[in-house]
Amino acid sequence: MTCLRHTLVALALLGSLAAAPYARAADACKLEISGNDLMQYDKPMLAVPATCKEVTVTLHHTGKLPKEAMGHNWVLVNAADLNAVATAGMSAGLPADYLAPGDKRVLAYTKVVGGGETASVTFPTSLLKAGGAYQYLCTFPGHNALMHGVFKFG
Ligand SMILES: [Cu+2]
Repeated sequence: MTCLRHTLVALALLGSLAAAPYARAADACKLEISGNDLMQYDKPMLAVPATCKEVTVTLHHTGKLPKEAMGHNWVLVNAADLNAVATAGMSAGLPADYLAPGDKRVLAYTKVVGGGETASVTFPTSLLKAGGAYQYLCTFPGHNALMHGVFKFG
């Protein structure tokens, strides 16, 4: 019995070792970021390798405040468009996720979430250039000054 148990443990270890490189490769295209009640993202930068055909970003709101008071979204833009997208979105309102309708400068975005909520977005990397200058921000009014970061592709 002991022998069999050891064999099973060894097989399980081998299995997880064999699966690990594939799991890592898949995970590189799936990113997680959190926002809190102090108007902060937990990461100043996100990076994905150019080998990703698609990227999924999942935003967790780890706070307790409702989205009307401390809502957060995750919006990807060309770095040069950050302030303009934030300004245009300010008056758009919560139902529009604080994004100006049809704003072509928005490359990808999640909806606005409140405390305890999660949202994600999946987008093709064909809309990005490797080595391009991208940033992400929260467009809830007044948040982008603190809530922004660098998005690296490639
Ligand atoms: Cu926010």
